[in-house]
Amino acid sequence: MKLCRFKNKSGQVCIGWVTDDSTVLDLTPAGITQLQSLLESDNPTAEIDRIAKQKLPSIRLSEIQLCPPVERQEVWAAGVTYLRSKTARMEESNFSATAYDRVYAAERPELFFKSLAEKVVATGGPVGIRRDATWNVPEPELALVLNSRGKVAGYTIGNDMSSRDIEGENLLYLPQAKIYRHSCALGPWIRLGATEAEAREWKIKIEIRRDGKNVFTGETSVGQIKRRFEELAAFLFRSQSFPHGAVMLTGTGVVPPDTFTLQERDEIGIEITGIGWLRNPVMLV
Ligand code: DO4
Ligand code: MG
Repeated sequence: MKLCRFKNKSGQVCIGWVTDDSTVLDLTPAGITQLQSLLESDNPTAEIDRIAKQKLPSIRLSEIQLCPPVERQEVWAAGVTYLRSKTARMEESNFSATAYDRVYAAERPELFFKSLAEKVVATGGPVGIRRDATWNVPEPELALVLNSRGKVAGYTIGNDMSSRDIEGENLLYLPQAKIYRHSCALGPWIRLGATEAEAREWKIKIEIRRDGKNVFTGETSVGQIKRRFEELAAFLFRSQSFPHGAVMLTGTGVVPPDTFTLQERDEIGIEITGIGWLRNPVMLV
């Protein structure tokens, strides 16, 4: 089951159930005005099934504007959760290579703040590359949608846009490499009702197009994430509370070759089988 936020014709943000590839059922007339109430429920899919027994407006997906599937949640990210990510960071780093090696093996994961909800870019919106960076990449990641109790309520697709030259120069520059305007995209919607074992079967694919031509394609599998979702969520919630829930990106396992950097107007498409596609053009920020 897939849940989205979208803008209707009068600009009001609504909550929808994406029932198939082309149709959205508007749950707003049934009193569902926020995702949070559903994400906090012990059984959101049963609740939506019950709500959808009412007669509700059905809208064509092609006629709506999707909004980011976050409301008031902070967005956090885990890093170096795939072997591929560890190797790439060690190669790019000037003098902090052992930090990546150590965190990959350590009990405590690398977790960092990524974005406020209001700054998240939806599918279709532009993601940013920094003007003062020379080596910019997308990071296609599975995102866990956690409720206020730290339970995985659903999944979405995340792009943890990153400046590798800034991070590589000095690990202490990580927030500047990772947190800037339009550096976090989430979408297109939230997939509910999948267990971790099911999600671990999903594939993550990325394709980057420039002037209509493919310039990079990569693929990995969610199953290659080293840490369990519960383990990542438990660390995030240690000595911390998230009354509105949180979204956590789970790390990247696809790294373009070192000669590759994004350019303005590139088109990024990220697919996670089991969820859908997140598509964003690139702009300079
Ligand atoms: O340590 C740097 C960030 C790692 C990251 O974002 C990732 O592995 O996805
Ligand atoms: Mg990342």
